[in-house]
Amino acid sequence: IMYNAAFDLVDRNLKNNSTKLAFIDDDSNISYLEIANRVQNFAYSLEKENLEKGDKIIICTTDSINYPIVFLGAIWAGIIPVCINTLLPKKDLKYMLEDSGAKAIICDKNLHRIFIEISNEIDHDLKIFIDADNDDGQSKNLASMIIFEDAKKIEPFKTNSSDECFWLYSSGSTGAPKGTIHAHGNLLETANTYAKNILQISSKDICFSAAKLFFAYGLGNSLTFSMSVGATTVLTRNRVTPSLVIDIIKKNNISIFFGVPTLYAALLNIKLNKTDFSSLRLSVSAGEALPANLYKRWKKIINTEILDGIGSTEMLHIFISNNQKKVFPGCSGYIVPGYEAKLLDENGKKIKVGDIGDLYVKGRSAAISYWKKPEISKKTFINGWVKTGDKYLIDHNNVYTYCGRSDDMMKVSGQYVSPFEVEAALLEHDSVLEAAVVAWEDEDNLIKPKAYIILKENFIASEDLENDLTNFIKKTLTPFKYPRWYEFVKELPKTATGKIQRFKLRQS
Ligand code: 3UK
Repeated sequence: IMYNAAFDLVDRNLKNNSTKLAFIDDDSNISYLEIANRVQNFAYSLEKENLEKGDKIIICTTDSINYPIVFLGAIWAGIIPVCINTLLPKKDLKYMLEDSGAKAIICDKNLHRIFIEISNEIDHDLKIFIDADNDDGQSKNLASMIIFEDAKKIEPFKTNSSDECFWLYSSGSTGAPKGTIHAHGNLLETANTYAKNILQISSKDICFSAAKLFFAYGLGNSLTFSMSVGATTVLTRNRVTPSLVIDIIKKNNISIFFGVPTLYAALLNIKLNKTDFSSLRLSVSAGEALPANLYKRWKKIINTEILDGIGSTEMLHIFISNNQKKVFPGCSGYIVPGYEAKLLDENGKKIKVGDIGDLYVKGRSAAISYWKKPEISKKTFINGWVKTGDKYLIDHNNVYTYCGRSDDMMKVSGQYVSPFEVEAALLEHDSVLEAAVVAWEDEDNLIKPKAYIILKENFIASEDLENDLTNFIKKTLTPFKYPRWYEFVKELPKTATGKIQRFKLRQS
């Protein structure tokens, strides 16, 4: 039977909910009826641009009411949106353009110049649309593609729930980011499992997510979940700081707040007034494990639960989580109804209760595969199971406890960092002869990168040099990947064959 995810999310709100506010952003707000109009207008505009069914369109914009419109409008038209991080360095943006073969891109105003540069460097033609109200030289503006005097009525492209729908990019410890292909049915599956059973979301909820829409976490939090039940979502283009969180919660009576552990730690570092949070019924944490201490301090001051749950780009959203009846501080909780999980040893045998094993999950929101990466796909998507790359243990009550990654990746502020990528970037700096980057716990027990560095002759360790290295990394890589600590050393521990022994540098 035919199933188009964009049509489903739009249409389910037209009967009883059409006048309700769907999204509120920095400048304006929009009803479910107007969403339906603009989604179809944008689908119409894409057809007029001669994009073909199955073509990819990159979305590289910050959160505003335009985001759900272009994401759903593309899907409505049978065009595949590829959602990417707006803070990526140019080389990553270029890689994703070439890897996906995207025919078009929607970007923020401040990224326009960089995408024009890239489009001049790559082989295929690229249409650039800017997320603005006016044209900017050679590129068309989004407003003209979304807002029409007479709304268009467009048939949704006829797809099945297992057909390719949209992509996200996921990064690994080595190699390039992986285009992660999701199907039409996957979106609503995350709402029908996690949002329904764990959040018990309803049309009365007003949601705010610190994670942006281009992350799988943000896409569920700010688009799928609220639209699945006709709730309201608050979006902002701004970087989410503790003070912005408080302003947004107070101003909009947020009922569900979605954060990452680093943000809860930052919030708990300032003086919080319980009354500022009186509209909150639930807080959620994901991206990396939430230390028990942060959970307890938040609960004491704010008096709401933080539900920690583990999700992934490959599974699209959270599949193991604490719930509102029972929270296990410092643990990920139970498997979310609708998912299955198993822990295996390195030989593929089930491990005993209390032993640490590799986590595999199964569920109907799992990605189809990675794009053009058959070898890595084969190691991740195995007979309907997804290998997450995490070490876990369970107790006799089937409560899951996170025990670290099985690869070299770290999660920093909820996002992947490859130590090798940071090392390679440090080596590009004039002063660095050798570098080793390891995971280091800060005062809140959250992981951040630490760099051990051997300087070239004539360079002397100093605070100025550290700042210089930090600024250099922030320019070379996605900014949050910079080392929070530096240690300048004369040598690095190595094996006989010259490989750096990072485990010897890690915190004991
Ligand atoms: C780690 C966690 C312990 C874990 C994500 C919610 O983070 C998300 O997706 P990514 O692809 O990373 C996946 C990896 O991150 N992780 C995430 N949450 C937790 N580890 N406790 C947690 N609560 O290593 C996992 O394999 O960036 C989170 C929803 C959707 C997501 N994509």
